Amino acid sequence: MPEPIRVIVTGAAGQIAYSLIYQLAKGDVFGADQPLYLHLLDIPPMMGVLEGVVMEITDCALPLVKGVVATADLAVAFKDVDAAFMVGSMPRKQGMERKDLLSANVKIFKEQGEALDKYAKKTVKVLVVGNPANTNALMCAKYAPSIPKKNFSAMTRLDHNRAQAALAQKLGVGVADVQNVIIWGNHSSTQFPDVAHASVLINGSKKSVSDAINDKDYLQGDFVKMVQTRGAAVIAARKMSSAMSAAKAAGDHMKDWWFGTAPGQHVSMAVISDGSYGVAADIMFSFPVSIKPGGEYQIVQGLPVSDFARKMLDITAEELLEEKKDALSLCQD
Ligand code: NAX
Repeated sequence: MPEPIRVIVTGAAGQIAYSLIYQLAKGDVFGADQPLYLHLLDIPPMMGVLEGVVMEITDCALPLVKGVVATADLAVAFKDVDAAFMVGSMPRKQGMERKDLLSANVKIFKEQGEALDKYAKKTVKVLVVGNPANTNALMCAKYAPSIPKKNFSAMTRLDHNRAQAALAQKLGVGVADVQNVIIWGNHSSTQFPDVAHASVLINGSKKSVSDAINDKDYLQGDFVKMVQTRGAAVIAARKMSSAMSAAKAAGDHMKDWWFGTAPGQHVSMAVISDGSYGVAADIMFSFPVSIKPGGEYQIVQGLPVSDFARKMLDITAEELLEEKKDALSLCQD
């Protein structure tokens, strides 16, 4: 058996964590033979609830779990962690402006970035889920200068999975038969779900999704809108935001980052922009990435960008530049 790894989940008393922790603990993400210590961080008023979560982890009797550290202390929580799921954040409350939400969260992610810098392993892989995820991840990386920026990412995998599943339903095929959809940009309603490079397996032969659906108006119109607003549709139906699917997506993201993607396949991850595809550098932008075994990702290069795609990429990049500007000025306050 390999040496145990240390995995932190922040916001551990919340609803996404409740689904995520079980996946981690039973080996779905880091492997069925990988033992781990679970580090669970939440805020002091949630320690009672967190205690209940720890009781349930114990009662699951999962052999891979070597120990659980439940705490509100950043120094304890981030000590020696190998992987970090940054889920905890301040939810949007009634009457709150976007800037108020950004302000509260920038402070959390600045503080937690500093804690990662001080206490985590330098090889830690950090996945930010808490919103506004891209800009929170950017701030987290900024305040952890001793850890490479490539070790930070934000989650657009839920949007990616939503797009893949919707196309599979439309085409009447299994989800695994649809590959290489792309989410570009921000995890917000400006994201661009793009099928121009996606393929589908129909009766054993591979086709482009665009040819198989053959309806440009739908693929550039209702499909894009549906993926962009899917989170709001789940809230309207469930009266709570996506949790099971968000946790599954977080697991998918980290599993692919840990083990690598299959040859010829790419997935969507918000990572630090290096200027690829004419996107401004130094924002956390969702790109198509392929990942080598062992975890080094590369932004897939050379995909043709249509005029329509160019416009969509520019809109979402613009929003991220605005968020970055606001976040940086809030950090100065
Ligand atoms: P919950 O409100 O159920 O849980 C959040 C938890 O975070 C709470 O237990 C809270 O006490 C804790 N928390 C707050 N401040 C903290 C801090 N400073 N340190 C540690 N913990 C802290 O929310 P949940 O439904 O689990 O969602 C968590 C976050 O994920 C939200 O920001 C949400 O907007 C975001 N999402 C991101 C998605 C993505 O695709 N990137 C999709 C799902 C989700 O909407």
